[in-house]
Amino acid sequence: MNLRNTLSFERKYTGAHIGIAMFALFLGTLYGPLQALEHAGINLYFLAPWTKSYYHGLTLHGVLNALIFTTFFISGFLTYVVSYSLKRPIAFRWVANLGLILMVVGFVTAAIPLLLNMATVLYTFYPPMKAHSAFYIGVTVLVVGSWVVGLSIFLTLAAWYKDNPGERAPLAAFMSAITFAMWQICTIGAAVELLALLIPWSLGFIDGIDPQFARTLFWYTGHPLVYFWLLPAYMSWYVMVPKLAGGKLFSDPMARLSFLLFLIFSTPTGFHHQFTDPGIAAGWKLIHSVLTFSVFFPSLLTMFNMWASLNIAGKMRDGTGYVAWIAKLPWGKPELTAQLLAAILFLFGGIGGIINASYNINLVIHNTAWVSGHFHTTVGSAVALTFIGTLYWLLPHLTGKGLFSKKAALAQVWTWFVGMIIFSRGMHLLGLLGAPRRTQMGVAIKSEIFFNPDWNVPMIWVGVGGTILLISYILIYVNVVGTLVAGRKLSDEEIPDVPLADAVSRPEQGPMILSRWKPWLATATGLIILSYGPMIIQSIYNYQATSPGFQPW
Ligand code: HAS
Ligand code: CU1
Repeated sequence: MNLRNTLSFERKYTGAHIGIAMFALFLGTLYGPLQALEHAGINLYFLAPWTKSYYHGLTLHGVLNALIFTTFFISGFLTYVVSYSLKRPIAFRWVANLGLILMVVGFVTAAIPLLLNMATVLYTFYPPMKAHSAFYIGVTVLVVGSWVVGLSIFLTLAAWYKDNPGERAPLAAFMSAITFAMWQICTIGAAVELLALLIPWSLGFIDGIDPQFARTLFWYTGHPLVYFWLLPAYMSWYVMVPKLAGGKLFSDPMARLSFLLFLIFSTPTGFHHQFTDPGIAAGWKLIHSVLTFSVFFPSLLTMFNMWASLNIAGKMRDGTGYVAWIAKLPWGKPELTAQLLAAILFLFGGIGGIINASYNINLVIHNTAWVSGHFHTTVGSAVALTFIGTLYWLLPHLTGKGLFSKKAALAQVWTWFVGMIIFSRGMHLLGLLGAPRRTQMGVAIKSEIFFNPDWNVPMIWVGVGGTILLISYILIYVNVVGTLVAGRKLSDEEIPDVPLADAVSRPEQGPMILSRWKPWLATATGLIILSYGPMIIQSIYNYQATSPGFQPW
């Protein structure tokens, strides 16, 4: 029996996660074009009459896309990749099932107040804006559910280590486990914020809140959260893209090093979101700024390794020259093209990250539309477009049905690429011209009070880009629904395998420490204590739960 047939429970399990993820994305993305057109002065909110305000829609957009879609997709995808690459089923089904159930309960609990406009606090849920307690409780249960999914992955990997003592875990499983290890460590901040501050406050057990301390705890989780989104995409770029391109990964040890550096450096960087916050000493902000430059490094390793791997694939297809080989890559495969275009968009998003992280120039872009431009080329492209590309092989693999339309899939990835370039170009420029983020710009145009006429042109860019992206969204669901309903039943030989590439430089050629766990986990913990410990102690010492809650919507 082939591996795919053996993993029939895992296929259903992953299918459930991905189904919920795609449902959340569907609702969440509906608001994208509405917001983009609103920026261009065209108000179409009457098409979503249940939306009480711009901020209600923006909260749904952020929570459903950035928190729900990602967490469900990643939990399902990585669980499957671990089982497939280790060639063994999930170690304890009940643990995996418990994780999924908790995530669903958390999602539904949070979704009700969200939809009812009782939690219009945006996806960062900064106090003193105050949501209904069900929102905070739901988010907490969702996070706990994702911890249990992570535990299930660790248990499966541990069972493999037991049967294969002293061996190096396959790259895909190793990377998936690192992603969840990083997630377990970094979500402690949000868990403390929710359990100790927000839930008791929203239930009326404590009168006030300390916004400064809550924000510090939030960003302890908030920055590594972006790597929880990114690392599964990187895993795909390392392990799957070379295979889809018909080549090999350039260096397996270098890929492991990159992920281990993410494990160490992802968390002690959160103050780069708080450069303008009072109450955190400048020296600590500078330390986090420097550490953010350290976490830039594993992305540079990724860029190098990915370029080298694609170069191998291009040369194997008779490609020549320094760049001409790129044309020889199999651009007709939507599952590959999506990820290549995602990586190109990430070049812009990543470079923007360095501007954000620079203590001095962050002041120019902080809280401006630039930041929205940044995160649409990172989570909105590097991550989301990679996940959609993944879906183009994963959906046929899981269901045994052929992709509904390859042409629609190719049109989808290119419209996303073009739409996102135009949209994010507009957002970045608006930010540089001082336009605020999270602001209903159409109203600003009408008010003529705080409107800068230079914003007119980039606002049109935003509207045009958003409209092209709407076409792309529609094409995604044409293919997802089309495949499920009308996809041709594939024979066993036709069903695509999970693409797992071999490496030119193999794991055994790197030092054993690159496959160990303890030294890296210990270093990660030590660095977090050093970079956060003193400020957390000071925040507790200065703790002032004096602010009442506000519901401005
Ligand atoms: Fe960021 C704000 C700094 C990466 C997401 N970021 C945000 C927010 C989000 C976000 C959502 O320092 C807004 C939060 C909010 O609501 O307030 N970010 C960085 C830095 C990086 C970075 C230094 N961000 C990400 C990723 C995200 C993400 C990844 C989501 C997935 N970000 C910041 C800062 C702020 C911030 C400040 C606060 C701003 C403020 O003031 O509010 C780095 O990790 C980026 C490193 C990336 C690179 C690029 C590597 C390129 C690769 C592609 C290679 C391409 C090839 C082409 C080979 C160095 C790997 C192949 C194709 C062929 C065809 C050949
Ligand atoms: Cu960050």
